[in-house]
Amino acid sequence: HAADAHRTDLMTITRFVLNEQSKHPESRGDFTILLNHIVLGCKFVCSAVNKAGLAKLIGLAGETNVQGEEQKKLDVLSNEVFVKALVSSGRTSILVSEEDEEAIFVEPSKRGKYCVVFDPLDGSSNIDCGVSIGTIFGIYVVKDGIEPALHDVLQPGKNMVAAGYCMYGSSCTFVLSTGTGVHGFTLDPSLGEFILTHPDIQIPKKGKIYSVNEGNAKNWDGPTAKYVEKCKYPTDGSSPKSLRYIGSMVADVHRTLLYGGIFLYPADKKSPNGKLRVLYEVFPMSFLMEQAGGQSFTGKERALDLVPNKIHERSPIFLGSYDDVEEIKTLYAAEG
Ligand code: AHM
Ligand code: MG
Repeated sequence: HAADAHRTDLMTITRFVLNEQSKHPESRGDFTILLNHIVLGCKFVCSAVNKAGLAKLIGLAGETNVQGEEQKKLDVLSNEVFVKALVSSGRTSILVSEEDEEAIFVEPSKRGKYCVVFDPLDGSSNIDCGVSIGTIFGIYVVKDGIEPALHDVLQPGKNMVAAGYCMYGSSCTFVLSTGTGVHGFTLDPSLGEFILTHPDIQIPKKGKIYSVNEGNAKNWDGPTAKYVEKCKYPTDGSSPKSLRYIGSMVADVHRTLLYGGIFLYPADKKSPNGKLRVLYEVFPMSFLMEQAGGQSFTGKERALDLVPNKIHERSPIFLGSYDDVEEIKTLYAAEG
């Protein structure tokens, strides 16, 4: 019975990745171990996010503990958990976190071949009102036999070996690509395991939704303004698109992956490089979009071709369904 198989043959994320890695004869399980530590971080954050409202109710938040320290903010707490989990995996050399000004170089005795760039808890403006937030990460490999250095993480996004995110929403969803498609897993809280629920996610070729902070419209450049105008007042006889904007990149991108459409955080006069960070926001999401059959564009080039100069660099971003991103590319090309 197929239905029985569903209930008894559980494809956990670990099993899935072990299967994938067994196709590479050189693989020694290092990636699986690394991923397990990322997953552990995500489970911790998921549980902390779910308890956050409750902590307020029972008076934990804002209180000081015995050492007189203030209760740690959720994003700071999440960062600490990820950094410690990643270092203790023994599989990393460099970590770049949105929460830390400087890159973290792992001490030699704990080093491994991977570099992880991540935003431990993205969507900070949504934390206190219970709206979906998420963790975003990308993974590079250090050059063999050479002392790890900053250039190992200042690589174009196309050099990533894996990328993904975890969304803390109505359920906890982990979306991953290791370069062979995009796969989604949902946390079964009773098992504490992520189970494959969305194998081989393909983004629709064209979508009916656009997603942008329109409050910035007065400062947009010509092509962005023209594009959004066309979403609302199409000139080719098609129906106008719907607007959906959560203000959490993970949630906005997750919806875009599943339903299709376009998500944009463009440049504007006040922020000529947009808002989102290249290494741990733009690259991982662009990697996933391309792996799902969509596109990602900076306004100038394919996002994954961009070579970052600084670890916290920003870039404008337009990503989503192939045809929708193609349209914005045409508008920027016409601009010259
Ligand atoms: P954060 O790192 O401070 O949370 O900011 C990143 C978030 C993204 O999740 C989201 O796409 C964007 O900021 C929303 O920005 P805005 O509030 O300007 O629309
Ligand atoms: Mg962020």
